[in-house]
Amino acid sequence: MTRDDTGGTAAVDAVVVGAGFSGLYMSHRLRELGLSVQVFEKAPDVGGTWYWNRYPGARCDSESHIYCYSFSEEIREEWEWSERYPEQPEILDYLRFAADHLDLREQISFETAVESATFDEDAGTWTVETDGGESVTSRFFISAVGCLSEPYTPDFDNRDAFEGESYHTARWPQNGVELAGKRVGVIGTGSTGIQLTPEVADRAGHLTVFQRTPNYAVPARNRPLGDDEWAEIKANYDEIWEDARFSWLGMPFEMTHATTAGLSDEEIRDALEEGWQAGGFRFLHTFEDTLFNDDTNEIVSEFLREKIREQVDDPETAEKLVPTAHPYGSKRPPMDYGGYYETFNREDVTLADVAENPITEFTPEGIQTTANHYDLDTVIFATGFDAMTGALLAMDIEGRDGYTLEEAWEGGPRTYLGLGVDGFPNLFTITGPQSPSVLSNMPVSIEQHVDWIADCIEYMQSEGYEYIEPQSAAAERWVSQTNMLADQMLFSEAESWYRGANVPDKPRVFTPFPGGVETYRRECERVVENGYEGFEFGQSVDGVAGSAD
Ligand code: NA7
Repeated sequence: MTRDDTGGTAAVDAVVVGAGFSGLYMSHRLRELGLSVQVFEKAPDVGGTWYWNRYPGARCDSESHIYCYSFSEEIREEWEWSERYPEQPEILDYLRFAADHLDLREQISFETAVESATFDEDAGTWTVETDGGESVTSRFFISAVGCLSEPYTPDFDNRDAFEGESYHTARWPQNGVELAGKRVGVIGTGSTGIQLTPEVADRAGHLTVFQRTPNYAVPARNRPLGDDEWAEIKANYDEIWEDARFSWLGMPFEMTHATTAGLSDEEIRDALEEGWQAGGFRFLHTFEDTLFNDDTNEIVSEFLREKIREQVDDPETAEKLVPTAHPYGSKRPPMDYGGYYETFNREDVTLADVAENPITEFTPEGIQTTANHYDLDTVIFATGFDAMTGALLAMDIEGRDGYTLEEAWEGGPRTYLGLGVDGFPNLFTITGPQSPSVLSNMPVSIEQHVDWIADCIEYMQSEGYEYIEPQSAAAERWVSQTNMLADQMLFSEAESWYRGANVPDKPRVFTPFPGGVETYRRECERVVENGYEGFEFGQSVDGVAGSAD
């Protein structure tokens, strides 16, 4: 590839940012189309999320046989997952295997972060600059940065005064962290904190969990996958994947019941027990209206509250662990892999309720709350991410007329189908805001987006188009539709990262598309069938300029 910042001719056809699930598959598809591709990846290896999140207990909440690529028969034939839910090291190995199998490494620049991408209207190209001082021009600029890639650490007073060690779970050291005998504090009880807590309790001398909002964790019911089970999965692979593609969450599970209405207490209890035994996201498939109907949701939430009380010996601790302020599912439902609630029965584990007694500051020796000082050797921030938009906005992206993505999204993200942004020609955002993304099993949504983008570029090649851009009216409509659907659901009843509520000053907008994977896929297909309705194509940049419909 020639490095070129002179404008005029693009040095490569496409720059792809990120070498996780989406960046790897995107670069593979583009290369198959005969395009030259440059991938930039911040990490020293492939893996994306699964490169960075290597804290003890890190595991995917989607079942392994659907948390992978479906497009390559060879990859699926050669790879076997060892457990029902894949653990981080195994997923990372899988992505390394896929990158090698598809021979993708050569087009990736590792340890290289994209700092800016600027659209040059005269040349009709993107100029992409990296932290290594490289500058490359490209026709297409494709973000594969993931939805949960920009770690968020709250700005506690005197955070830097702490003299012990501190780590964010999403930047866990390669060689692990020695926790034996240490007094460890974990801040955060989201999916990550819940996976991490039992593991840290097993290793540390003493663990204090700083909980602001209690959560509803459902047992995942992890177990090894046997040969028979694998044979069964492989025999039905195509059908399983087709079901996943046309499902609610990108998972091939049937809803057990439409609603609780009309069922006896015993029937409801049996259904919930069945879901509880099935575990993981299968529990969420017990009643179809759990996220729509207050009555059903309250029944499900109360069932889970009772389950928490049953697992915790001390009634006072149990009540602190019982969520009452938000309905089940209005925040991302976490999974329990190792007796999360029972961890609080241990003598060497303390629950610090920082909703009741907030953290006031860090001190050289630990954490001060309004009630106590906690002496600590190590603090672990399981405090989540600047989700959905953080990693995109961390790059300075400038579209037409010097208009930046930050300006365009001042009031919250605004895309058409989560695939493109008006004012930013030839920019594609894989699993971008207003697509199902985090409300789905990611590989299913990633494959759909990558295929859609690659097919679109192929269409452009065949029609002689150089540029594509969403119409602003189409983006406007799509954002309203996403918001309208979210308003009909129970998501507004929680301060969640789905709505940007975890990061101070972030616009409070519901960001993923909540209408389900099937509905979304059909809409994307409809758009294509109608000649890419809502998009403008052109042979020159001006051909798509001012794309009002
Ligand atoms: P989450 O779900 O954002 O959880 C972050 C946790 O950190 C959550 O319990 C927060 O409490 C807590 N938090 C954040 N800021 C503070 C402050 N200032 N004080 C105390 N506690 C705080 O992130 P995860 O990494 O667990 O999960 C993210 C996704 O990654 C997950 O859903 C999967 O999709 C993969 P809060 O609830 O805001 O009161």
